[in-house]
Amino acid sequence: MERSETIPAPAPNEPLSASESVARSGFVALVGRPNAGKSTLINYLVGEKIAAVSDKPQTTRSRILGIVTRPEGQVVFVDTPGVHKPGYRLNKRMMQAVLDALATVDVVVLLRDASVSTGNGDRFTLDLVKQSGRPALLALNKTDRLRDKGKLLTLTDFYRNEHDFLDYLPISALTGEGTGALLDCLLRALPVAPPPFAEDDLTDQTERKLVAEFLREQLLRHLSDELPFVVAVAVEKWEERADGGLNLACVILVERQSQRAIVLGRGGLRLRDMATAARAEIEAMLERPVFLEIFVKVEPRWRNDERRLDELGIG
Ligand SMILES: Nc1nc2c(ncn2[C@@H]2O[C@H](COP(=O)(O)OP(=O)(O)OP(=O)(O)O)[C@@H](O)[C@H]2O)c(=O)[nH]1
Ligand SMILES: [Mg+2]
Repeated sequence: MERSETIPAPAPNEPLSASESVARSGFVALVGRPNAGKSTLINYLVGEKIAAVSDKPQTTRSRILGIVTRPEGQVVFVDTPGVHKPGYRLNKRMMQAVLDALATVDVVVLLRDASVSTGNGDRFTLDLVKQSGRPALLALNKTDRLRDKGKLLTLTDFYRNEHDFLDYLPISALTGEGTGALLDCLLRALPVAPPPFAEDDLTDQTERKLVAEFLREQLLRHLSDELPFVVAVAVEKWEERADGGLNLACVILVERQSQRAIVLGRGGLRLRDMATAARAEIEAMLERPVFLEIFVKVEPRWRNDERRLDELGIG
Protein backbone atom coordinates (compact mmCIF):
# COMPACT_ATOMS: atom_id res chain seq x y z
CA MET A 1 0.00 0.00 0.00
CA GLU A 2 1.31 3.43 -0.91
CA ARG A 3 1.67 5.97 1.81
CA SER A 4 2.52 9.63 1.79
CA GLU A 5 4.50 10.98 4.71
CA THR A 6 4.24 14.68 4.03
CA ILE A 7 2.49 15.68 7.27
CA PRO A 8 4.60 14.98 10.37
CA ALA A 9 2.94 13.30 13.32
CA PRO A 10 1.74 15.83 15.92
CA ALA A 11 3.51 15.91 19.26
CA PRO A 12 1.97 13.52 21.81
CA ASN A 13 -0.19 16.03 23.68
CA GLU A 14 -1.11 18.33 20.82
CA PRO A 15 -4.74 18.06 19.67
CA LEU A 16 -5.27 16.71 16.16
CA SER A 17 -6.22 19.59 13.87
CA ALA A 18 -9.05 19.30 11.35
CA SER A 19 -6.73 19.05 8.36
CA GLU A 20 -4.79 16.22 10.00
CA SER A 21 -7.89 14.55 11.29
CA VAL A 22 -9.05 12.92 8.07
CA ALA A 23 -6.06 11.16 6.75
CA ARG A 24 -4.23 8.99 9.26
CA SER A 25 -4.65 5.27 8.71
CA GLY A 26 -2.73 2.06 8.99
CA PHE A 27 -2.22 -1.34 10.53
CA VAL A 28 -1.56 -1.94 14.24
CA ALA A 29 -0.54 -5.36 15.56
CA LEU A 30 -1.72 -6.48 18.99
CA VAL A 31 1.08 -8.64 20.31
CA GLY A 32 1.48 -10.26 23.71
CA ARG A 33 1.60 -13.41 25.77
CA PRO A 34 -1.36 -15.81 25.70
CA ASN A 35 -4.23 -14.48 27.87
CA ALA A 36 -2.91 -10.90 27.91
CA GLY A 37 -6.31 -9.75 26.61
CA LYS A 38 -5.57 -9.00 22.93
CA SER A 39 -8.83 -10.42 21.60
CA THR A 40 -10.85 -8.80 24.39
CA LEU A 41 -9.28 -5.48 23.38
CA ILE A 42 -9.98 -5.88 19.66
CA ASN A 43 -13.61 -6.80 20.41
CA TYR A 44 -13.98 -3.76 22.67
CA LEU A 45 -12.48 -1.36 20.16
CA VAL A 46 -14.45 -2.73 17.20
CA GLY A 47 -17.64 -2.80 19.28
CA GLU A 48 -18.64 -6.28 18.07
CA LYS A 49 -17.43 -9.75 18.87
CA ILE A 50 -15.07 -10.70 16.05
CA ALA A 51 -12.57 -12.79 18.04
CA ALA A 52 -12.99 -15.69 20.44
CA VAL A 53 -12.03 -14.94 24.04
CA SER A 54 -11.36 -17.38 26.86
CA ASP A 55 -9.27 -17.81 29.96
CA LYS A 56 -7.41 -20.69 28.27
CA PRO A 57 -4.08 -19.84 26.64
CA GLN A 58 -3.73 -20.05 22.85
CA THR A 59 -7.33 -19.11 22.18
CA THR A 60 -6.48 -17.12 19.03
CA ARG A 61 -4.97 -19.28 16.31
CA SER A 62 -4.78 -16.98 13.32
CA ARG A 63 -4.57 -13.36 12.34
CA ILE A 64 -7.83 -11.43 12.76
CA LEU A 65 -8.37 -7.91 11.48
CA GLY A 66 -10.53 -5.49 13.46
CA ILE A 67 -11.28 -2.17 11.81
CA VAL A 68 -11.94 1.01 13.78
CA THR A 69 -12.96 4.10 11.83
CA ARG A 70 -13.03 7.53 13.47
CA PRO A 71 -13.24 11.04 12.04
CA GLU A 72 -9.46 11.26 12.57
CA GLY A 73 -8.67 8.17 10.53
CA GLN A 74 -8.81 4.39 10.41
CA VAL A 75 -6.94 1.92 12.60
CA VAL A 76 -6.80 -1.64 11.33
CA PHE A 77 -5.96 -3.79 14.34
CA VAL A 78 -4.31 -7.14 13.76
CA ASP A 79 -5.10 -9.59 16.55
CA THR A 80 -2.43 -12.27 16.78
CA PRO A 81 -1.96 -15.56 18.64
CA GLY A 82 -0.23 -15.30 22.01
CA VAL A 83 3.56 -15.60 21.90
CA HIS A 84 4.54 -19.12 22.99
CA LYS A 85 7.06 -21.86 22.25
CA PRO A 86 5.79 -23.76 19.21
CA GLY A 87 5.72 -27.57 19.27
CA TYR A 88 3.23 -28.80 16.71
CA ARG A 89 2.83 -27.48 13.14
CA LEU A 90 -0.28 -25.74 14.43
CA ASN A 91 1.81 -23.75 16.91
CA LYS A 92 4.51 -23.00 14.35
CA ARG A 93 1.86 -21.47 12.11
CA MET A 94 0.47 -19.49 15.02
CA MET A 95 3.90 -18.04 15.78
CA GLN A 96 4.46 -17.32 12.10
CA ALA A 97 1.25 -15.26 12.16
CA VAL A 98 2.79 -13.17 14.97
CA LEU A 99 6.06 -12.68 13.06
CA ASP A 100 4.22 -11.79 9.84
CA ALA A 101 2.15 -9.20 11.68
CA LEU A 102 5.26 -7.70 13.30
CA ALA A 103 6.94 -7.47 9.90
CA THR A 104 4.09 -5.74 8.08
CA VAL A 105 2.27 -3.33 10.40
CA ASP A 106 2.86 0.40 10.91
CA VAL A 107 2.75 0.28 14.71
CA VAL A 108 2.85 -2.46 17.35
CA VAL A 109 0.92 -2.52 20.62
CA LEU A 110 2.70 -4.72 23.15
CA LEU A 111 -0.14 -5.79 25.40
CA ARG A 112 0.93 -6.95 28.84
CA ASP A 113 -1.24 -8.41 31.58
CA ALA A 114 -0.25 -6.09 34.43
CA SER A 115 -1.79 -8.38 37.02
CA VAL A 116 0.79 -11.13 36.62
CA SER A 117 4.51 -11.09 37.30
CA THR A 118 7.13 -10.82 34.57
CA GLY A 119 8.42 -14.13 33.22
CA ASN A 120 10.75 -15.38 30.51
CA GLY A 121 7.86 -15.35 28.05
CA ASP A 122 7.39 -11.62 28.65
CA ARG A 123 11.08 -10.96 27.97
CA PHE A 124 10.94 -13.05 24.81
CA THR A 125 7.85 -11.15 23.62
CA LEU A 126 9.52 -7.84 24.34
CA ASP A 127 12.56 -8.94 22.32
CA LEU A 128 10.35 -9.81 19.34
CA VAL A 129 8.80 -6.35 19.47
CA LYS A 130 12.22 -4.68 19.75
CA GLN A 131 13.62 -6.75 16.87
CA SER A 132 10.69 -5.79 14.64
CA GLY A 133 12.07 -2.23 14.59
CA ARG A 134 8.48 -0.90 14.41
CA PRO A 135 7.26 1.99 16.54
CA ALA A 136 5.65 0.35 19.57
CA LEU A 137 3.30 1.35 22.34
CA LEU A 138 3.09 -0.43 25.66
CA ALA A 139 -0.40 -1.12 27.01
CA LEU A 140 -0.58 -2.46 30.56
CA ASN A 141 -3.86 -4.35 30.63
CA LYS A 142 -6.25 -5.60 33.33
CA THR A 143 -5.84 -2.51 35.52
CA ASP A 144 -9.33 -3.25 36.87
CA ARG A 145 -7.74 -6.23 38.62
CA LEU A 146 -4.94 -4.29 40.28
CA ARG A 147 -5.33 -3.47 43.95
CA ASP A 148 -1.87 -1.95 44.12
CA LYS A 149 -1.56 0.68 41.40
CA GLY A 150 2.14 0.98 42.31
CA LYS A 151 2.60 -2.14 40.21
CA LEU A 152 1.92 0.00 37.11
CA LEU A 153 4.82 2.31 37.97
CA THR A 154 7.17 -0.62 38.51
CA LEU A 155 6.17 -2.20 35.21
CA THR A 156 6.37 1.09 33.33
CA ASP A 157 9.91 1.60 34.68
CA PHE A 158 10.87 -1.89 33.65
CA TYR A 159 9.65 -1.42 30.07
CA ARG A 160 11.00 2.14 29.83
CA ASN A 161 14.47 0.85 30.70
CA GLU A 162 14.20 -1.87 28.07
CA HIS A 163 12.87 0.08 25.11
CA ASP A 164 11.80 3.51 23.92
CA PHE A 165 8.06 3.00 23.53
CA LEU A 166 5.79 5.69 22.05
CA ASP A 167 3.87 5.70 25.32
CA TYR A 168 3.10 3.57 28.36
CA LEU A 169 -0.65 3.34 28.88
CA PRO A 170 -2.67 1.59 31.60
CA ILE A 171 -5.86 0.10 30.16
CA SER A 172 -8.64 -2.34 30.87
CA ALA A 173 -9.82 -4.17 27.76
CA LEU A 174 -12.73 -5.43 29.85
CA THR A 175 -14.11 -2.07 31.02
CA GLY A 176 -12.64 0.03 28.21
CA GLU A 177 -10.77 2.29 30.64
CA GLY A 178 -7.79 3.92 28.92
CA THR A 179 -8.70 2.60 25.47
CA GLY A 180 -9.65 6.09 24.20
CA ALA A 181 -6.15 7.34 25.02
CA LEU A 182 -4.70 4.26 23.32
CA LEU A 183 -6.64 4.95 20.13
CA ASP A 184 -5.65 8.64 20.14
CA CYS A 185 -1.99 7.73 20.55
CA LEU A 186 -2.18 5.23 17.68
CA LEU A 187 -3.93 7.65 15.35
CA ARG A 188 -1.14 10.15 15.95
CA ALA A 189 1.50 7.56 15.17
CA LEU A 190 -0.03 6.30 11.92
CA PRO A 191 1.02 7.64 8.54
CA VAL A 192 -1.03 9.98 6.43
CA ALA A 193 -2.89 7.62 4.14
CA PRO A 194 -6.41 6.94 2.93
CA PRO A 195 -8.34 4.34 4.94
CA PRO A 196 -7.68 0.85 3.53
CA PHE A 197 -11.23 -0.33 4.34
CA ALA A 198 -14.73 1.06 3.94
CA GLU A 199 -16.10 3.08 6.85
CA ASP A 200 -18.58 0.39 7.92
CA ASP A 201 -16.22 -2.60 7.59
CA LEU A 202 -15.50 -4.17 10.97
CA THR A 203 -13.42 -7.25 10.18
CA ASP A 204 -12.01 -9.56 7.52
CA GLN A 205 -13.52 -12.62 9.20
CA THR A 206 -16.18 -14.40 7.15
CA GLU A 207 -19.47 -15.41 8.77
CA ARG A 208 -18.40 -19.01 8.29
CA LYS A 209 -15.17 -18.45 10.24
CA LEU A 210 -17.05 -16.59 12.99
CA VAL A 211 -19.51 -19.48 13.35
CA ALA A 212 -16.61 -21.92 13.81
CA GLU A 213 -14.92 -19.59 16.31
CA PHE A 214 -18.08 -19.01 18.36
CA LEU A 215 -18.49 -22.76 18.75
CA ARG A 216 -14.79 -23.24 19.55
CA GLU A 217 -15.05 -20.51 22.19
CA GLN A 218 -17.80 -22.49 23.93
CA LEU A 219 -15.57 -25.57 23.84
CA LEU A 220 -12.73 -23.61 25.43
CA ARG A 221 -15.06 -22.30 28.11
CA HIS A 222 -16.57 -25.66 29.00
CA LEU A 223 -13.49 -27.86 28.79
CA SER A 224 -10.67 -27.85 31.30
CA ASP A 225 -6.95 -28.53 31.25
CA GLU A 226 -5.32 -29.75 28.06
CA LEU A 227 -8.41 -30.33 25.94
CA PRO A 228 -8.70 -26.81 24.49
CA PHE A 229 -5.37 -27.35 22.74
CA VAL A 230 -6.62 -30.42 20.87
CA VAL A 231 -9.97 -29.19 19.61
CA ALA A 232 -10.66 -27.52 16.30
CA VAL A 233 -13.93 -26.62 14.63
CA ALA A 234 -14.85 -26.49 10.95
CA VAL A 235 -18.15 -25.61 9.31
CA GLU A 236 -18.98 -28.38 6.86
CA LYS A 237 -22.45 -27.39 5.67
CA TRP A 238 -24.06 -23.99 5.14
CA GLU A 239 -27.47 -24.40 3.59
CA GLU A 240 -30.31 -21.93 3.08
CA ARG A 241 -33.74 -23.11 4.24
CA ALA A 242 -36.98 -22.26 2.51
CA ASP A 243 -38.26 -20.72 5.79
CA GLY A 244 -35.42 -18.17 5.88
CA GLY A 245 -33.34 -20.10 8.39
CA LEU A 246 -29.98 -21.76 7.93
CA ASN A 247 -28.93 -25.38 8.27
CA LEU A 248 -25.39 -25.51 9.56
CA ALA A 249 -23.25 -28.54 10.24
CA CYS A 250 -20.02 -28.25 12.20
CA VAL A 251 -17.37 -30.81 12.93
CA ILE A 252 -15.37 -30.75 16.13
CA LEU A 253 -11.98 -32.40 15.76
CA VAL A 254 -10.26 -34.12 18.65
CA GLU A 255 -7.23 -36.40 18.63
CA ARG A 256 -8.38 -39.35 20.71
CA GLN A 257 -11.54 -41.33 21.44
CA SER A 258 -11.29 -40.47 25.15
CA GLN A 259 -11.34 -36.76 24.23
CA ARG A 260 -14.44 -37.29 22.13
CA ALA A 261 -16.18 -38.76 25.18
CA ILE A 262 -15.25 -35.71 27.25
CA VAL A 263 -16.56 -33.29 24.62
CA LEU A 264 -19.85 -35.21 24.44
CA GLY A 265 -20.24 -35.50 28.21
CA ARG A 266 -22.56 -37.95 29.91
CA GLY A 267 -25.47 -38.68 27.58
CA GLY A 268 -24.21 -35.95 25.23
CA LEU A 269 -25.23 -33.28 27.74
CA ARG A 270 -22.03 -31.26 27.67
CA LEU A 271 -22.10 -30.97 23.90
CA ARG A 272 -25.77 -30.02 24.05
CA ASP A 273 -25.06 -27.16 26.47
CA MET A 274 -22.16 -25.90 24.37
CA ALA A 275 -24.23 -26.11 21.17
CA THR A 276 -27.13 -24.21 22.75
CA ALA A 277 -24.84 -21.39 23.87
CA ALA A 278 -23.06 -21.22 20.50
CA ARG A 279 -26.32 -21.29 18.55
CA ALA A 280 -27.70 -18.32 20.51
CA GLU A 281 -24.63 -16.29 19.62
CA ILE A 282 -24.63 -17.41 15.99
CA GLU A 283 -28.31 -16.52 15.59
CA ALA A 284 -27.72 -13.09 17.12
CA MET A 285 -24.84 -12.48 14.72
CA LEU A 286 -26.62 -13.75 11.58
CA GLU A 287 -30.02 -12.37 12.66
CA ARG A 288 -31.87 -15.50 11.53
CA PRO A 289 -32.84 -18.89 12.93
CA VAL A 290 -30.09 -21.47 12.79
CA PHE A 291 -30.36 -25.26 12.91
CA LEU A 292 -27.04 -26.52 14.12
CA GLU A 293 -25.83 -30.08 13.70
CA ILE A 294 -22.54 -31.02 15.36
CA PHE A 295 -20.32 -34.05 14.85
CA VAL A 296 -17.30 -34.91 16.95
CA LYS A 297 -14.60 -36.58 14.91
CA VAL A 298 -11.42 -38.26 16.09
CA GLU A 299 -8.57 -37.21 13.85
CA PRO A 300 -5.22 -38.13 15.37
CA ARG A 301 -2.38 -35.70 14.63
CA TRP A 302 -4.54 -33.00 13.02
CA ARG A 303 -2.24 -30.46 14.69
CA ASN A 304 0.60 -31.65 12.47
CA ASP A 305 -1.46 -32.10 9.30
CA GLU A 306 -0.65 -29.22 6.92
CA ARG A 307 -3.65 -29.91 4.70
CA ARG A 308 -6.04 -29.88 7.64
CA LEU A 309 -4.45 -26.70 8.99
CA ASP A 310 -4.97 -25.08 5.57
CA GLU A 311 -8.62 -26.11 5.61
CA LEU A 312 -9.03 -24.71 9.10
CA GLY A 313 -7.52 -21.42 7.94
CA ILE A 314 -4.85 -21.45 10.64
CA GLY A 315 -1.82 -19.22 10.31
N1 LIG B 1 -10.22 -8.50 34.57
C1 LIG B 1 -9.86 -8.41 33.28
N2 LIG B 1 -9.84 -9.51 32.53
C2 LIG B 1 -9.48 -9.38 31.24
C3 LIG B 1 -9.12 -8.14 30.66
N3 LIG B 1 -8.79 -8.35 29.37
C4 LIG B 1 -8.94 -9.67 29.15
N4 LIG B 1 -9.36 -10.30 30.26
C5 LIG B 1 -9.62 -11.74 30.44
O1 LIG B 1 -8.41 -12.43 30.17
C6 LIG B 1 -8.68 -13.70 29.55
C7 LIG B 1 -7.91 -13.80 28.25
O2 LIG B 1 -8.44 -12.84 27.33
P1 LIG B 1 -8.20 -12.98 25.76
O3 LIG B 1 -8.72 -11.73 25.15
O4 LIG B 1 -8.74 -14.28 25.24
O5 LIG B 1 -6.61 -12.99 25.72
P2 LIG B 1 -5.66 -13.13 24.44
O6 LIG B 1 -4.48 -12.26 24.70
O7 LIG B 1 -6.41 -12.87 23.19
O8 LIG B 1 -5.22 -14.66 24.53
P3 LIG B 1 -4.70 -15.65 23.37
O9 LIG B 1 -5.64 -15.57 22.21
O10 LIG B 1 -4.71 -16.99 24.04
O11 LIG B 1 -3.30 -15.20 23.03
C8 LIG B 1 -10.21 -13.75 29.38
O12 LIG B 1 -10.73 -14.49 30.45
C9 LIG B 1 -10.62 -12.29 29.44
O13 LIG B 1 -11.95 -12.11 29.89
C10 LIG B 1 -9.17 -6.98 31.50
O14 LIG B 1 -8.88 -5.84 31.12
N5 LIG B 1 -9.54 -7.18 32.80
MG1 LIG C 1 -6.74 -14.00 21.55
